[in-house]
Amino acid sequence: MSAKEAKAVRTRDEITPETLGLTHASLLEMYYCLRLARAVDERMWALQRSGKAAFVISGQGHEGAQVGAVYALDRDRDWLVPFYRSVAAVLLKGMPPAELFLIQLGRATDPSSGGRQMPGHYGHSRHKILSTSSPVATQVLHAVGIAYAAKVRGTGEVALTELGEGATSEGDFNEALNFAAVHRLAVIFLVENNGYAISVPVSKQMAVPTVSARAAGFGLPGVTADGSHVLHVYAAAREAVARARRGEGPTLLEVTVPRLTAHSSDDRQEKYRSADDIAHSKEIDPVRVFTEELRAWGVLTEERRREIEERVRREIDLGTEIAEAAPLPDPSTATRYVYAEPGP
Ligand SMILES: Cc1ncc(C[n+]2csc(CCOP(=O)(O)OP(=O)(O)O)c2C)c(N)n1
Ligand SMILES: [Mg+2]
Repeated sequence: MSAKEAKAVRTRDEITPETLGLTHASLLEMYYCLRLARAVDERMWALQRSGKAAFVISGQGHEGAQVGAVYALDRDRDWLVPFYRSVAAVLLKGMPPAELFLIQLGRATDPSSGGRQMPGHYGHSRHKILSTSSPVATQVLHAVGIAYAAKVRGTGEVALTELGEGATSEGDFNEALNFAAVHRLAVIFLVENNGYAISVPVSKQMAVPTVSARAAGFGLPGVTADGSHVLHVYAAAREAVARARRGEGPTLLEVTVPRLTAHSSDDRQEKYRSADDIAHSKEIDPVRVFTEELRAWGVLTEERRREIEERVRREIDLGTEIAEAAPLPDPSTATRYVYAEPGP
């Protein structure tokens, strides 16, 4: 689909499986990934609340943004530079639930860091998922570096990076957008705007109404999509990927999403969010909205829904079992990857 056609689709507000050319199989794959991500996330909370995991930081509410965006990538060829809420994104990029639980439980076989990082720091070399740093927005510059390398090497790879709206206040974000726009790099900045940076509401974070408005100052396109509707995000992300692949440069893709949990297991959102605000988030939950949409389009029968539910349950139970049985890192290796190995 050309950029012109994609724009026409959006302005007519007719984003349907037909206009996007999506088959029932693709829609059900997206749905399965949404459900899997939600179930993995809920299990992470159960592991934390039962004292088995130290910490959880959740992707609940962000699944529509992530599935819509990652679905537009070539998942074998392109890069994902995630953040701590990227549960759905890393699953769709290829990590099985067991690996997310190995990270969550800090096991020796955690593919991201061998149990060194906090939970939520996703990375996987084979799946081209860059290892995550804790300071917010640093990953945005890393993604730009990957896109610059892809340009120099002429590989045609695209880098997608994720961050929150709060992280856009960091200098790193602004430097990254500027450099990427100047060099027309194949990078997509996916800003998942959930309205809060821990307890700081977006109105205290920025004086512009949308994150995407900032793109104009750097000379790249800025788009805002509704993260409650997976296909809205997919349509916008597909256009951004096509643009990047054609060598036309980066896109700032802001996706509005509900935050369905507290910032993390160390936070109580009832202290700073009203009951109405929290209730509204549940109404626009992308998993709920996509389920309703698929039913209305005649894609999701009750029988198929139950099959997917059961498959998801089996996979997360197996993943939890594998992770719980895995060994913890050997304490004598604690400084490995931090300092040079001591000599003989
Ligand atoms: C440079 C830096 N400052 C502060 C923090 C602590 N911190 C972690 S997450 C976060 C909020 C980020 O909010 P946002 O970017 O909106 O992402 P969200 O958590 O809402 O998805 C903060 C302040 C940090 N990790 N790094
Ligand atoms: Mg936020």
